[in-house]
Amino acid sequence: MNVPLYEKLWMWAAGVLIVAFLAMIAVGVAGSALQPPSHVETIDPTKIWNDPRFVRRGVTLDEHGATVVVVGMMFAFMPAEIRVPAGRRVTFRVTSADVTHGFQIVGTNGNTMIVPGYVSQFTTVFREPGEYLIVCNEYCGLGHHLMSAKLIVEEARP
Ligand SMILES: [Cu+2]
Repeated sequence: MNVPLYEKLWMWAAGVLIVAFLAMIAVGVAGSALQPPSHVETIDPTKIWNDPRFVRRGVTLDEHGATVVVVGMMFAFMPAEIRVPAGRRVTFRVTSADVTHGFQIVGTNGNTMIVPGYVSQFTTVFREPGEYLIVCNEYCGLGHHLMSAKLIVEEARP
């Protein structure tokens, strides 16, 4: 098959771009530890308050670390104050009661989009004890700038 030179060049250029885009995703996942917004677990956003997965919000400690269940809504996170142990695995399970919100733990790699209808889940470890700000980083309405919560990472007790 005879492929003209220009066509060959363009095919190579397109191939290089595809590899570059895949590499960007790989760097984001492995290097920057960015989390995908959801693991495709669905939920009826109108029935969150009665859903057994979200009835008990807040922190549950276990032998591996902690699970934190949070609901985001216009314009607050429930609960607004979260206490987790340092140096342990902390799994966040977050959903939205209304529109799309963000859930970013400033200064850490904890960051996910909260999409109504889905449960966003990610696991991270906080090495440094201290107070962290959690903000909504998706514009969600007039009170968007008020939407925040506090994460307190406590020195793990032996
Ligand atoms: Cu919001």
